[in-house]
Amino acid sequence: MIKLSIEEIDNDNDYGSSVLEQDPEVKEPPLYQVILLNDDYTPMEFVVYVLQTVFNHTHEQSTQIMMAVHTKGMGVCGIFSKEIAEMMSYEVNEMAKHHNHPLLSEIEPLTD
Ligand code: TYC
Repeated sequence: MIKLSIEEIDNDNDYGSSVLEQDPEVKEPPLYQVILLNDDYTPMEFVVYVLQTVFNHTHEQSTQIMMAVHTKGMGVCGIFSKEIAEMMSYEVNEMAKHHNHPLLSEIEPLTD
């Protein structure tokens, strides 16, 4: 059996290295907005239902977002990582298709 001194064991790793191989600034992953688009046909109650179901917004929040989209043409229903935003938007669009409503959402990178 080969015995190693503490120094020999310590020299076996990089923990004490003073050379940084990576930029020390840790970058946060980019965020994406899920945007809901207005249309002339989707019933308001269905939009409210989707906002409650997919985004977990309250009935009151959902009504506010729906009315903002209805009057302004589009609106933000949530901000997430790219993967989650894609899933949320897909879910909205699938629910709309399933119920034969033209309701559409899309994602857009959040720039600050
Ligand atoms: N404009 C629709 C109506 O008058 C309601 C609506 C709101 C549709 C928001 C889509 O994302 C939307 N029935």
